[in-house]
Amino acid sequence: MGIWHFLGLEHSRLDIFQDGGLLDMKEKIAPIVSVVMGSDSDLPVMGETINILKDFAVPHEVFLTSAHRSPERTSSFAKRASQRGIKVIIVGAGAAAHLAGVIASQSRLPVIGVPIDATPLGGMDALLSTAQMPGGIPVAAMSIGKAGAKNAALLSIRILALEDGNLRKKLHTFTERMAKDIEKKQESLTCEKS
Ligand code: RP5
Repeated sequence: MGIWHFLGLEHSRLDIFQDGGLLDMKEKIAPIVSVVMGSDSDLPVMGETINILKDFAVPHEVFLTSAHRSPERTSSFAKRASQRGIKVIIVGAGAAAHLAGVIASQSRLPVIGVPIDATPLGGMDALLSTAQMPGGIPVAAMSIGKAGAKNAALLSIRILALEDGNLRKKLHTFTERMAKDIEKKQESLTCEKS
């Protein structure tokens, strides 16, 4: 039983790059969002991204590469992503998190960065590395950790929804459900008091 199963991702449509090639895990659906991670240790956080993409039925892939440990693999991925049909790249990385910026520098696709809490600095290192890009190469920096991972997926879906009415409807339903949940929680608070 691998980490994918542990995370409840075994039914995800995941294309995982291995040795530079795509390994098709389930039925072949061309991915349009790429979820990139600097290490497999980022998966418990980036699982939040993957779960949201699954919920919205957005075809996606998961790709492991490191700006520092595998710079050529990173470069090759970034340069080929657009021609493979990827529309948005989400990047989770911790520590001196250069991965999102390096990918953004070699691709014209929108890049969303998720800072991971991976060091004694609690993710502040990754947050600043992700957010403080020099002018000219944008990375959309999310908040540190699981909330950022979730929002990265939702931001990618908002981008895709600009040209996808079905995704717009799903976003609307998702947002309405959150509002209703707050009302339900209010009701249960009121019931508990009386
Ligand atoms: C970063 O270094 C990764 O994104 C990860 O968050 C962090 C630690 O990586 P491991 O040492 O756990 O592989 O590049």
